[in-house]
Amino acid sequence: MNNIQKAAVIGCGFVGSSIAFTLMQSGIFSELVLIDANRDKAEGEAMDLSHGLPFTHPMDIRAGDYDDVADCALVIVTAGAGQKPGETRLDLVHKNVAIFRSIIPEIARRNRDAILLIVSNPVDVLTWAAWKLSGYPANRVLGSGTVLDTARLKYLLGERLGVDSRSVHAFIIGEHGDSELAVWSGANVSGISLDHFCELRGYYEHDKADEWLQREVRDSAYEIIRRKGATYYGVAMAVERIVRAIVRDEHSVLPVSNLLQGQYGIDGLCMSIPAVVGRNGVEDTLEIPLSPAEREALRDSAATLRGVVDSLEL
Ligand code: 6V0
Repeated sequence: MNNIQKAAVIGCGFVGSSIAFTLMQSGIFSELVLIDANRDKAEGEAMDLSHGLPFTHPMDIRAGDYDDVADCALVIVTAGAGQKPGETRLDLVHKNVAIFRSIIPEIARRNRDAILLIVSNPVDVLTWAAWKLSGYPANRVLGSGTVLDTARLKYLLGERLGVDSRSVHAFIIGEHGDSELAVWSGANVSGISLDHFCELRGYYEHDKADEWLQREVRDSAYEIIRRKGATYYGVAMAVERIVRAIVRDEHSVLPVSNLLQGQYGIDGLCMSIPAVVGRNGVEDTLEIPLSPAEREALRDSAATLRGVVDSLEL
């Protein structure tokens, strides 16, 4: 029987430790196990985080091994190499698939009922690999997908329009990577269509602005990596949001990466479209209306991923 208050984070580098820090402050779990190929790193992070416990909620944060995963409701995987300056997410595929071949069977052998939340890049390919390697049902294997990219879009739109980014409703879908796309056709600010809202705020050049925003979102990670070597705070907040939706059974609509089974004519690939996320992981995926150009861009994004997935022997 899994313990809904217990989770494991596998990979305790920049991303894993930032996720642990975020989860510790959210008070969602009473037990968090940190696992890393470098045991000292996991122990050091657990010690450092634990020293903050008197300022937050009581819980147990400790370094562990795969036996500790046996009763975890949620296993978050961030292990693997990150992008170096100039590298794309897809450049990481072979290194990180090899790492997943060693990690995922260790989890699946000990726990058949957990939810796997994949964060390592290329996240769509690795979510697919985790689904294959685990033998879990697809609804319980999801990736952070374009939740972060969507947050970047909301942030940029909020800044530009001078409104709370939480009032912006828009999605980035497709690959978490260079072929991702914004769904402009349904974007709105508190129910007012985006174009109309922009005009209310004095902006009229919609096509130019859309192109600029999409480029800014797509290139954000490259820009951050060029300046500080890695990205981790934004993704940690995105992961906390997904985790909260799962553990509290919120049925939140989030663009997580999940196996598509015919939606938009795409089959057998993991990528992001809006999904209802709750206690069972992905409860439903939503085939939201897309313009013809958006449909085509989504199919192109799928074709990019298809090429990579087909080259893997899993
Ligand atoms: P990092 O700081 O190098 O940490 C990686 C950690 O994984 C290290 O501590 C390693 O020791 C550990 N590790 C490696 N192999 C294993 C293994 N077999 N078992 C257990 N642990 C292992 O990298 P960082 O934390 O910056 O990035 C981790 C991954 O997250 C990378 O693939 C990034 O590309 C990816 N990101 C994903 C994002 C997303 O939106 N999905 C965002 C940012 C980064």
